[in-house]
Amino acid sequence: MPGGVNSPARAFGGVGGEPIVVERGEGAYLWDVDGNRYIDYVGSWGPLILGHAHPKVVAAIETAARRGTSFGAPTAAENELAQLIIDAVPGIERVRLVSSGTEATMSAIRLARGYTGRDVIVKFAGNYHGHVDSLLVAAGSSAATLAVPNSPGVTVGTSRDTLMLQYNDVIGLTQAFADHGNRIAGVIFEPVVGNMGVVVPIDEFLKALRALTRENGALLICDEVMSGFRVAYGGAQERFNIEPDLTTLGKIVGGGCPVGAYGGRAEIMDHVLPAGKVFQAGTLSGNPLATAAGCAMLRLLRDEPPYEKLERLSARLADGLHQAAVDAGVPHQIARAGSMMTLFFTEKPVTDWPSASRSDTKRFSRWFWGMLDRGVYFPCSQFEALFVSAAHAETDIDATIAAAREVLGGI
Ligand code: KE4
Repeated sequence: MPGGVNSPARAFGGVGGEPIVVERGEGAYLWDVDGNRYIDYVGSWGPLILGHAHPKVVAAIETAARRGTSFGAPTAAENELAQLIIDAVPGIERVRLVSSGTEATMSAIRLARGYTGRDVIVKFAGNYHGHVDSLLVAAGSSAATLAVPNSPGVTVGTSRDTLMLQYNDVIGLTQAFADHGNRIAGVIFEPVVGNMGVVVPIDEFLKALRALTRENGALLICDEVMSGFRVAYGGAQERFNIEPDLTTLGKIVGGGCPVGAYGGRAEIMDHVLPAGKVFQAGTLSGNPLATAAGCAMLRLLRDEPPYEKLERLSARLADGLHQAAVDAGVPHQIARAGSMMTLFFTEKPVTDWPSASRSDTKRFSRWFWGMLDRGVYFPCSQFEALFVSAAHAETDIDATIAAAREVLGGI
């Protein structure tokens, strides 16, 4: 496999060295093939809000598997998952299930373009929406110009309809709509950023996103692949009272199995084939195993909400890491939204990609390896979020803080 992995994020490129190879997970813990146990704060990059191998999720998958693993035909389970999503997410009246977050965002962008008849999509530096060609872009020569490819294989033609701006930059967003307003099909953003490390939106930015898209007939696309069911059962849009036109989901919604979803107002979603003309399809969309896992996960989150426990544990961890860094005299910022957070090694607050990218990634690497050597598995990049699960206990948090005090004292 290229680089020995099936996704670059897990190759330890940001910290050097070889990745661990996982044998199994259970609750808050991972074991590698050498028998080392780790307290896991990656949680498969977000899906495992209830920890690894939750008995009810495993049982649901086992039961479904015995009835067949895929039909390529409508099933009750996919309708149940769709209903759970519609009932949970304020901005979703209709939803289409797919098999990854990338498929969800790619489809939402196509739908925004098909619905508006416009070409330009706006995204923000430091926001990641999966490996969609038109979103694998870097800012053009100036913020007001259209983007350029940032991966071989992405064509200039693909990237010329993407405009990349800075997150939390109200002036830049306003100028972009002044320059391109009638060409913008949609704006896609992470309502809580996880992909430059955690960055929380400022209120004026959220207000400007909604006002400017509405005034200019563009769709507001909330990419909640990471924040959905994470920062609240209704996602960041419930927590921050955002009214998106479309929402994308992934990770938690599949309970650790491959599920993505995109949804929104019925009058928009009814443009999707076969109700409408915007094409999107998938052999394993709504797959019985994945929808069984997703239904089990969402029922658990709905009926036994873990969010108070997650808030308590996450605040304990954030406070402990902060105090440890202060006592060690290490310049840092802690950014947190619910049970997703990032410890940035930088002096100044992180509000966008330019400020995030000033972090000391060499110090982060020493931090990562110091913690791994002490049995704590953090995300292997300064520009990722760590996740607390409901399977973590206060003893795990306190052990993590104790390890952090040792490591921060020496990096
Ligand atoms: P997937 O195609 O990886 O399921 O989802 C893409 C995606 C879309 N939107 C947001 C906000 C996301 O965070 C992601 C994927 N997140 C990364 C972690 N930063 C997945 C890890 C990986 O790429 O291996």
